[in-house]
Amino acid sequence: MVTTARHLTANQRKTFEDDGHLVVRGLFGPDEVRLLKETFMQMHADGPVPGFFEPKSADEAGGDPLKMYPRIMHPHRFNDVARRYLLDPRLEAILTDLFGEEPLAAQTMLYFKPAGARGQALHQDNFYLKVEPGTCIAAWVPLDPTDEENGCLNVVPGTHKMDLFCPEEADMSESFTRDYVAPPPGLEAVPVRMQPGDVLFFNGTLVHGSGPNVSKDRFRRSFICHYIGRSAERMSTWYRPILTFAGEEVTLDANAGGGPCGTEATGPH
Ligand SMILES: O=C(O)CCC(=O)C(=O)O
Repeated sequence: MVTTARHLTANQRKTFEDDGHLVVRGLFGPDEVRLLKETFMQMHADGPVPGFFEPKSADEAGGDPLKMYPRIMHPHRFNDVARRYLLDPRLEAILTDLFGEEPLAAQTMLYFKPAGARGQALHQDNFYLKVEPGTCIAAWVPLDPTDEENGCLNVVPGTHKMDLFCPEEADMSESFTRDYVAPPPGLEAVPVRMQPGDVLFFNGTLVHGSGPNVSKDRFRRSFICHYIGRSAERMSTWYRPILTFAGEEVTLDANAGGGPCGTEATGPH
């Protein structure tokens, strides 16, 4: 297994600056992807972790696949594999290049996104993390091949150089979260098709989201990590504690508001 940390080339850094996102192909190997998949499927089989993961039975779910397979919040807080991958030295090297300083780890999530699941409407991560000064960066790791059919991530290049937008109401038949940021005039969402083990890095101001999984039987699992730069002074308290890559806890001043990335709607839809 290759675990050597590599820094980005000048071209890769320029792509991230110009487009607000960068795909690094094959950063994680097949055995590592398998371990992540097995870890999260076992977590699902083991059942609820109160406050972090509360799946419903088929009867209780009322036909909503996302109630049976909700996203897992902060799995690194109670699972060693998730924590190890959040703090992987290969991610650290790349994030150091992208931030231009020491990165700190703020969050993990696991999306199962089974067949029939709604997607997540276009939004900006820093609307929720509220990192200041600066912004956050996501490392989005697909555990299955992703494309338009199973709801790959879509990004709106150009928005990473803009401010945070005030969200509108999302179409809840397509999205499990209720905020929606329309692409500004002249810009459009483009799909990012990926293979398991690729990593998509994207800027916290970049508008992004995903469509529903309209496949018959394909999962679209993704392990998602969020990071901030060491010079950040304030952020939403929902992400405490922040970690250095050596695993030490760091506490930043609180920024009012914020919360889980993408506000989930309650009630039937
Ligand atoms: O994986 C998805 O479908 C959406 C994830 C996302 O938008 C996020 O992590 O902010």
